[in-house]
Amino acid sequence: MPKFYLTTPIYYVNDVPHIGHAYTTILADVIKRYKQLRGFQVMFLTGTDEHGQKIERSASKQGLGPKQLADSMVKRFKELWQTLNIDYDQFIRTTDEEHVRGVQKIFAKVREKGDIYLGEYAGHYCISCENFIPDSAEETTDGKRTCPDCGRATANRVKEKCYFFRLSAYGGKLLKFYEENPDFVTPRSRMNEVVSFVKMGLRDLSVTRSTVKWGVPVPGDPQQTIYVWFDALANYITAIDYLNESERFASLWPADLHIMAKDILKYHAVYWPAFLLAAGLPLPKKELIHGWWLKDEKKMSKSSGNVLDPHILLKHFSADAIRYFLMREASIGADGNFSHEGFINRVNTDLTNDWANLVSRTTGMIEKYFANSFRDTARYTVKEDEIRDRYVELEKAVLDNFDQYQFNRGLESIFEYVNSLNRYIVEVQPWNLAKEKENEPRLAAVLKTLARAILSVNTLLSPILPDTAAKVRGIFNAPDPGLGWKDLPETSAIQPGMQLFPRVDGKVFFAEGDAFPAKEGAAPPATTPLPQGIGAGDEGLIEIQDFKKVQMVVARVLAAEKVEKADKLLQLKIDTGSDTRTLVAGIALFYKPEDLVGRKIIIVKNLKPAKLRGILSQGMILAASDAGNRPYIPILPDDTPVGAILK
Ligand code: ME8
Repeated sequence: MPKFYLTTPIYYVNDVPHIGHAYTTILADVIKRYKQLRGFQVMFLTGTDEHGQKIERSASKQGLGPKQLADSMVKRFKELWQTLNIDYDQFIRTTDEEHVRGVQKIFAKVREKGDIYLGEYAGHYCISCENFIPDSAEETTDGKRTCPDCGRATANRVKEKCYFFRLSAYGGKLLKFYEENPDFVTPRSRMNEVVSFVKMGLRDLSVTRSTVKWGVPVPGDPQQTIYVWFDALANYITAIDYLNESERFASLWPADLHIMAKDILKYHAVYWPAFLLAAGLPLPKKELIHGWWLKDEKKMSKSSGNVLDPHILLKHFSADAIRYFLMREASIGADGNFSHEGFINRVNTDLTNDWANLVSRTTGMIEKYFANSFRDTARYTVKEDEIRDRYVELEKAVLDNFDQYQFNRGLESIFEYVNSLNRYIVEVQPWNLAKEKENEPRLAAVLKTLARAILSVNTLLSPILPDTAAKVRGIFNAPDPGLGWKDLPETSAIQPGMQLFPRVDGKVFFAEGDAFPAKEGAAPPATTPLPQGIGAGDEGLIEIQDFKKVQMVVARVLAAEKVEKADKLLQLKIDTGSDTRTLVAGIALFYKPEDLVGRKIIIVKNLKPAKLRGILSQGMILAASDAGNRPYIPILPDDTPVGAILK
């Protein structure tokens, strides 16, 4: 089995994890599961970065020792990773003995080679980024310098004896490496940034501190500690036994993929390869650089106080829902703005309405019409062949997207296919087939095809939705988790009745209002709790006058058509008894235009008109809606008078 060694950054322990950390780690987990699906033996490493001034300061502010703070934060990281279903293989801490000795080993090796030498550093230092600020950086009038990484002005000037790494000697070698490996950093735009940075010229880098106590001591000079970035980057090799350069190290190094956001690109794509070249070690194969999650156009970060705690989402949504949203909404190269509305819509629409609904309708019908197990006979038509053929094409395209870590694109195509399956149900109307005994083989073919399509799609979704995928396999009694158009044993017994993604009520979610506790400028919409039914107390009850405010009348559908480029919308022309008007309704996945033309339905006549996809909708069609938001439109008897009032 080919190996795949995959890493996330090791996170600082100055504070609890937020959605940015969760995103990178989920991305790594999705890649691990995907690579396993493709037959790789994966080693997934994550962990924590525990040394340096940033942690020292944070701990002392809280009256703790740095190790004590680190211990409590490690617990928080590990708990969150467990809740989010992160299947890492190893968790490294930079305070681990093995790591400390490994860092000393690589430091000594580079020093022996002559690429680490003693000198003196004088300049500014950004504690937040653990970054030496060059003298060329912008200077403010009060003598501060602006950190090129985070943009904060810092007054922290240091002058100390320290060791330098001869980075200036590696510019040419790095440029040659980038030229020979143009995909070393992906996406390409980030590779270009790295090349320009190196072309501007590299200066030697201070790699020890004499004024920082909380760090790895320099071998042979314990007055000095090793610079936290030299220490942290080495985790990728110390975790796999660089110390003993054992069989394990030989079989795993070089790493196949380092994942991170763009904030730490310079450290990984310039410093790290230079350290490795100096130590005579092979360079990692690839670095995947994603964008930032923003809030109000600003990077979410602990220091900006605009971070989202994943636990707030976990109160209402499953880990799979969070994993799905993050993978569906972020495109690797770009930043993403986090919005609660976007989150709730995406989850309710794709996972509840489209995916869970497809599974529950299909299994519900198999239960109802075939008592949960199929008979042998099935009469297929070209429609079913088409569903299979389109799946085969879909799988190819999705694997291609996933190979390039474009999970958002792959998911988009998967959900187009899921929607086409929902449309197929409406088109073939299994409930009508079920009326005639002679149609039974046709009905069996339809439901079997749906079951096979669901199981096949389920595999493609499994890296992103691992819990749900296991449930779906359980429902269909189909344990095979592999790729391809799935077979369904003739005797396969289905166990329906499981709600995969219960719909989350936006009102309840927003009413909490604590999602961004630091500064949620726009207050969430105020909501009144809905009555919980008879006996719920007086607050929820309404007067007859309130009811009378809503004018409900019988209308006849004169014409109906699909709204262009809106999968879910139908545009209806209706006669209300007093006028003819247009309505737009989100029912197209479940009703075809011809199902409704000539039918008598109920509408709310005095609803404020609203524009949907540029069409003015004057009123609202009444429909019942199930947990998956599937509409059921009450159709009145043909002789009901148009314009009759419901009261
Ligand atoms: O930089 N959007 O640790 P760190 C997307 N210890 N990803 C984000 C994010 C956001 N708003 N905020 C954080 C360090 N991340 C060093 C790393 S590695 C040898 C040492 C993610 O706790 C993203 O992966 O500041 C980013 O690169 C990382 O967390 C920074 O985590």
